[in-house]
Amino acid sequence: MKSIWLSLALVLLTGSALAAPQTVRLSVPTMDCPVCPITIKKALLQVAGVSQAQVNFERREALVTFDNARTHVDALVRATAGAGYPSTVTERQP
Ligand SMILES: [Cu+2]
Repeated sequence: MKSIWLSLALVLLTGSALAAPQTVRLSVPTMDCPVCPITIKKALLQVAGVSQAQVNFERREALVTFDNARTHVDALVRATAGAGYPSTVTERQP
C-alpha cells in the first residue's frame, strides 16, 4: 500500500505524461444567480479526473484543474452543458 502512494507521489512530482494536471478557464455566460456556481461546480467535480473547480459568478467563469490522462476538456464542457450551462474554453494552461 505504501508503495502505491509513493509511486503516485512520484508521478505527481515528475508531471509524467500519465498524469499531467492541466487547468482551463471556461466561460459560462448563462449563470444568472449565486446558486448557479454551486450547480456548475458539482457537475464539474463529478467528472472523473477533475481535482479542482472554482466557479466565479461575477465573472461568469469556471477555473477547472484536471488530470489530462483521465479526462479531457470536452468532457468538462459537456458536464456544464449537461447541468444546463453551456460553456466555452477561453484559456488553457499549460
Ligand atoms: Cu442560478
